[in-house]
Amino acid sequence: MVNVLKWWQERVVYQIYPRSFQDSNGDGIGDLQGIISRLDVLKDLGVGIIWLSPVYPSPNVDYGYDISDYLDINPEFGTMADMEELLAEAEKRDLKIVMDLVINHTSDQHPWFQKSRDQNSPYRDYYIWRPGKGRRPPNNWSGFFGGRTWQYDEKSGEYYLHLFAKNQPDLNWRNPKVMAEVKEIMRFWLDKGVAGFRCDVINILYKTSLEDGRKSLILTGSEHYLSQAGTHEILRELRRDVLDHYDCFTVGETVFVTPKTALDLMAPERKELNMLFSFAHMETDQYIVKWFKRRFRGGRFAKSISKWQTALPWNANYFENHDQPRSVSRFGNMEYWEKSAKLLCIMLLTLRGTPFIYQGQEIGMTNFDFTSMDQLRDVESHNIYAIAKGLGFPKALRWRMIQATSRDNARTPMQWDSSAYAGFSTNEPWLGVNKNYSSINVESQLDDPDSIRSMYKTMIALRAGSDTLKAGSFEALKISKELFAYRRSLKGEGLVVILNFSTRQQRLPWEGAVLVLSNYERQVYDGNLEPYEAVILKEA
Ligand code: ISL
Ligand code: CA
Repeated sequence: MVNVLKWWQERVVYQIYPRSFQDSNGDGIGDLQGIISRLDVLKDLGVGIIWLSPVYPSPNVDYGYDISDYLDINPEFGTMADMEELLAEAEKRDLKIVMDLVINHTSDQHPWFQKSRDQNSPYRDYYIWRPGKGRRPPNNWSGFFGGRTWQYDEKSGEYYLHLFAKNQPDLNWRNPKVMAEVKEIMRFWLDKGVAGFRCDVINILYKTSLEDGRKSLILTGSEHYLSQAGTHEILRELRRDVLDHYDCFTVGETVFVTPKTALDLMAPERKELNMLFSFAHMETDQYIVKWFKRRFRGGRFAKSISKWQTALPWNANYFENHDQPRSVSRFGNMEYWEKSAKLLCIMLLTLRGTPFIYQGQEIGMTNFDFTSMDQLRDVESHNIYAIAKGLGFPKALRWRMIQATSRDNARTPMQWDSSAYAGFSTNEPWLGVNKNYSSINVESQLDDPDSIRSMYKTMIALRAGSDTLKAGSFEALKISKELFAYRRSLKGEGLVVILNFSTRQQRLPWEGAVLVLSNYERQVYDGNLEPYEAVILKEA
């Protein structure tokens, strides 16, 4: 069993959002040389794979998720030589690099799209162009960032489809030339030594029809493009013709998947994705859409996690990324900042699957402390704020919605030390540094054995040395409003994890088990849990 694990199941992934990780030349923007300068710190943490959010040239409407050239490096981040240096330096340290692959859409500045605006261009069919219905757009679909999905282009006399921002036109995956281009792009990076891809919104590539969608509160039209047969075929073809020829893996970002549709995308025998990010657990603290917050409950969270742990043979486990608020602010408790961040760490590293840590999570970075909309950069936040304003939502409510949910919560610069701009840059960064950087930073936690970062280090090492944690089965033992207990087992060894998601003491005795680790100082486990305490027990 143990030997059947692949390296991408053994290793822990660390996600870098390059723009906010480390600036090396004082322009306030993170870059590749900055990443190179921090590889030793990542190695020290114990991670084995680095996922880079997009580093390709981009007009930055969606900060890299709108790509204008798939075969080059964003000059703000460096050059191709810097990328090659990063790959070589990573390899020296036995760190693998995974890139973001954004192939549902390009930037509207991509040469393909610019050429496709001409009705007679061979590139016309790279995108989805349609005439309007009278003065109305071709269909009634609504988009991921709120609002319309069709943009009229004067030059063309037609509309193009964009499921995200209007500067992110969707590619036409019915066109075999698009497939051929993407295969070339993937080979280009794999040949350079990249170890795989995180595949952006990968289950919406194929649009089965462009008919009107059923009216829905969110994503009207999605029944025509979510996890369609055409997408499964595309994934199998990319796997067969490209990915299977390299020692690499894919993790799909798959939106609105159920355990069943997820299995169809990642079950090993289907030869599509190796694993995927599902969203269900991230939606347990919201009503319908993320802008309407619902009180977080450990129990609801646990229920969702358990369901997915049991439904899929392998999970991509994450509590944070560049689209989500900070987990300690959201699933933890700021009064128990350190304890709750450590609890989340213990949980993440003891679930079955590949753990993904987002930059700053390992030091308990928190949601932003902005005071007004003009300090935010995210296109989504500005769109939603404007829509809420149009709907007559009071200003205070609009602001609260943005505060709790904005993607900029996770995008503030990495907090390295207590010097100016948190050691991220020598100049004013592109997005404000959280003022708590003087107390929450890497430097202050590096040599402190009781820090959150040290807990991550300990847990990564514990997982690395435990076949049970890596390969063992998962079984939920208890889920109540605020308690979550589960067992990982392999070959007669059982490890029990008990998590107290509350500010109260709780009791859950576990006979005949010895304490392996707690986020409190204790020698034995007597069945009592302190607020936000997490324990790992070994059964006799
Ligand atoms: O961010 C979201 C919810 O807040 C999602 O709806 C998100 O848009 C969706 O998960 C897709 O995300 C990915 O593709 C987007 C990009 O903006 C995100 O950063 C990326 O992770 C478009 O490329
Ligand atoms: Ca820079």
